[in-house]
Amino acid sequence: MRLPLLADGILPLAVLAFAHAASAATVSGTVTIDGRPIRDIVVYLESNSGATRPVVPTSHIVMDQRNLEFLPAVLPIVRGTTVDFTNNDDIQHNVFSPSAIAGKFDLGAYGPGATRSVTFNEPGEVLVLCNIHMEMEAHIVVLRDPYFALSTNDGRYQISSVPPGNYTAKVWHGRFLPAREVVVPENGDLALDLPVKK
Ligand SMILES: [Cu+2]
Repeated sequence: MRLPLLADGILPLAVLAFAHAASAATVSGTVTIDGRPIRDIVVYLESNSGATRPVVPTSHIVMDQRNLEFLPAVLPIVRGTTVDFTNNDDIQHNVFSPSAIAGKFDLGAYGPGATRSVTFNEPGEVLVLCNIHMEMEAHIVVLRDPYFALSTNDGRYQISSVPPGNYTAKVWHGRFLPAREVVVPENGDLALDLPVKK
């Protein structure tokens, strides 16, 4: 996970908490859907301890609009994150979402060089569309806990700085898919391959 910096260069509280943790593991492996490794699968861990981290609305992450596409097309974030929808085309876009649970919004039409932002506080899937260009589509996956990664072309993923404990490992690929329980050890890292059937 990239470390988000505040405007003044101060690390947000969540990141400082990682740094002070007695130990933290890297969870990594290969995720496959029906036997095939695929990129842009969201792999994430939800803590089973019940003590969920409070929402710390600090970091901004960009979903660009460039060449009539949203970039990235799949964006996992932790709840409380603000997404900046920047228009880097030379025409107008009108970003909106019909996703009622995690983030229904309509940013209206705005032109080249402009940015409009949305903060997502509720976990769930956000379908992102453009009212002007029907072919534009992206997905924001809002997660409860800050332990997640996107798979690469060969299905590899890596989640860093995970405190020891019991978690449920889950994936999102177009929709949320079945999970399994995992234990992140006190010492050492965790190798976790996730063969998922769709
Ligand atoms: Cu558009």
